[in-house]
Amino acid sequence: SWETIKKDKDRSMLHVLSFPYNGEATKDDIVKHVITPNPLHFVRNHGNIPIIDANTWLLELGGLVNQPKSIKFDQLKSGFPTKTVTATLVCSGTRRKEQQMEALGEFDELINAPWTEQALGTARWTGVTLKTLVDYCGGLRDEATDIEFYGADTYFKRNKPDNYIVSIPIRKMEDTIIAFEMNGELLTPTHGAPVRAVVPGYIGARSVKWLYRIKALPHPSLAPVQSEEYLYFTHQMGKHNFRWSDGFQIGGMPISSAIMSPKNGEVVYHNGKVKVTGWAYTGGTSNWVERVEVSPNGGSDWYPVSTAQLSQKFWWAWRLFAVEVPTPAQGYLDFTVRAWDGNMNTQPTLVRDGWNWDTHVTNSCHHIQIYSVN
Ligand code: MTE
Ligand code: MO
Repeated sequence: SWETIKKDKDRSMLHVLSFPYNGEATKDDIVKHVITPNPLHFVRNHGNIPIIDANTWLLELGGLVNQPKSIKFDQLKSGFPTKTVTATLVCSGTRRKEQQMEALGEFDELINAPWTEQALGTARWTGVTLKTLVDYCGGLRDEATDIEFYGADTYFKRNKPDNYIVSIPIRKMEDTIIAFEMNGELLTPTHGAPVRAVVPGYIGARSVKWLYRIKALPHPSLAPVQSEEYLYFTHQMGKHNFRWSDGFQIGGMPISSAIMSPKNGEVVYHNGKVKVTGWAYTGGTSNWVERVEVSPNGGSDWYPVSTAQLSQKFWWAWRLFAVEVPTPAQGYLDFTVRAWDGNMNTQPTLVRDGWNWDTHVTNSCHHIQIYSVN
């Protein structure tokens, strides 16, 4: 409800969809903090925000574990070794607006939340690793390949009410935190209180909020969020000719970056150099950004951002940057950015390179146009 959102979120948050509540911070706020303050952390909801009493909440651990268990909140909080991880959550819809703009004129209707570049945030998440909880259940049975998370919210899929249910492969058990704190405070209802999963490196969709059940399976979840959302389709596939089985399930988030200032359309007065700020993130394969480059002329010249101009490395988190870039004297200029990770992955040049009809993981080089006045 709006009472919960008023309490949990800063008034400056931009509303991407008003119901269910989905919001992103402003560009200025995103680059102010390497650890995003909780009231400014983006929110992605598919349905209502459940208000759950931690005293009656129970976490069920079942499926293909050797000894199914259930755990109370106090036991989760104080019965196991805890771990704190600094991790960036990124919605696979971040920067979707660019794919939507690319599709205008070709498609009759745009689908999914029109996020700009701020559907991400970084927090110190504290909880118990999924591996620890599975060990507490005597480990997995041999057939187990995936672990399913159940969230207590209700949303409608094919006009039927359902819970939010997705899974992750068992190889992510050690990285995954079953979290009850965000930046040293108990989770707020908006971010999944009392307990949520945090799966570092993966798309945000796998980090289930309002978690009440963990279930080991011999295959990925068959729930619609897993099998009919968050799929990546080939360029040739459109919303009129796809089959769900043609898409693959999106796991790790690819390398991406975006310019937060200057802003698109701005007139920028300068003395030969323009200060450019933004974020860079890599999830899936190599877990921090090694280099960022900015171009003031659409990608003809690239200026590296020195290490001193990049924020501290955290294994699962973004790096923010601020750099002064030599800038041509006068006229319309196209600024763009690209990041590199430790496996020498970088970003595709064009939005079209990563085009997929369900408009997930837009990670081509981000562009802004300014009018330069020297
Ligand atoms: N968990 C539940 N139960 N319901 C949801 O709608 N949205 C997912 C994920 N976990 C969601 C959920 C998506 S798509 C994202 S990107 C992240 O939560 C966002 O987490 P945040 O709202 O804490 O930023
Ligand atoms: Mo998401």
